[in-house]
Amino acid sequence: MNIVEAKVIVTCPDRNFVTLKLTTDDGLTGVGDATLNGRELAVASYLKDHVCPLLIGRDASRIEDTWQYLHKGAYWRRGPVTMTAVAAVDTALWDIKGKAAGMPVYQLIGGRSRDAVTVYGHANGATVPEALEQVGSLLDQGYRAVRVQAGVPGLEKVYGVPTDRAPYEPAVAGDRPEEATWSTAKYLNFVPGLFAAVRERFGHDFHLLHDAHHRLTPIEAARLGKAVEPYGLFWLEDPISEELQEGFRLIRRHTTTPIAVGEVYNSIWDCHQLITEQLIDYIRMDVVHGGGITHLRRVFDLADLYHVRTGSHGATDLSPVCLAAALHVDIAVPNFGIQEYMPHTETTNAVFPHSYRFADGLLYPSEEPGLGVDIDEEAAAEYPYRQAYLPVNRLEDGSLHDW
Ligand code: KDG
Ligand code: MG
Repeated sequence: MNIVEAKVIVTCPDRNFVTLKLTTDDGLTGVGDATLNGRELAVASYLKDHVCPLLIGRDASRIEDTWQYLHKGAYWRRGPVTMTAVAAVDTALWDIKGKAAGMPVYQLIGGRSRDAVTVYGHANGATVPEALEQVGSLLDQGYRAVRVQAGVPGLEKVYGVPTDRAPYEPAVAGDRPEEATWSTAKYLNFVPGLFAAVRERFGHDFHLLHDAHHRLTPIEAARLGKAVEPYGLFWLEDPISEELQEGFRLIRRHTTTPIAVGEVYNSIWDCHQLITEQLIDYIRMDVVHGGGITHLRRVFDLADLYHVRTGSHGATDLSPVCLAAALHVDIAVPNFGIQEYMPHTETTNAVFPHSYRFADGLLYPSEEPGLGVDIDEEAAAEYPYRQAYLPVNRLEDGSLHDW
């Protein structure tokens, strides 16, 4: 079962995606997501110029050895570009192994630990009434968990809030990133009232989540965590920038609001201290940016030892290939917490035919051999790459701030 072809496909069906497709000499194919939002072509080049040539002739069944070969063998390890490329290879190899075994991938990594995957949906309102309307609509659709974001009075553009009621997509097409203005004071004065309004209207019988998107200092995050304790958040996500792991100690000293972190992490070495010191409650690493199924399971196993549960990132910039793979991991690991779910557009779904399905607040992984997702190359070719960037954030005095 040797690899005979490794193809990198870049397409933009409403947003950019990079996909690796491997083919073996016995005609099996496997796909892996390689999308890094706003830096897509760097991963495409890393794969095309440096990884694909090494894959030709390799035994596709040697998943662990290939992971180690691309990790240790590169000398330059880790980082988002490298780990996303390695993830794509790893995911495609698991897809092939599942097809060779005639089993869905989750069966190869321990089988089901649960019947279905609980997901959280997104309520993003420009105003509090608009956010409340969206919470109501998600609860009506059967969601058991809802992340709530809303526009902050006095700030024009805020993370998670679309300007036109369309589904939120932060990457904006163009040759420069959009700029937004941020005020932590305005946000901190506003956001506890948002959760109060949600709980007052809809009660406590569903999980309420929120993403602070890396913008606070540890003491500001501690203040927020403490202030929102009465609203029983399932988690407060990314309260501070993620580089300084010991920064989370200060938050922990002050609040029992659960903390979720990790969507920008790429390896176990980015989060081992957060896990072993029990500074977080949910680890949000995902298949595509976390080194693939092989490495993500290693992270999740470490987390399990320390009572940290999983909560994988699942925004629309993670392609249906990544979501399909995530669901196999989610259904199998013992310490699953929740999965983020932001449905892709119809155009995206048409390019990535898949058989996972949503019902009543839950996602069900595919029962087909492999991952149960593919890329329609002809359809993909109709949507050429468009340059797009994630926004840049500045404080009101013009200083650059975390976005
Ligand atoms: O590409 C960046 C997005 O994936 C990120 O901003 C989304 O924070 C995010 C989330 O929690 O989904
Ligand atoms: Mg986030």
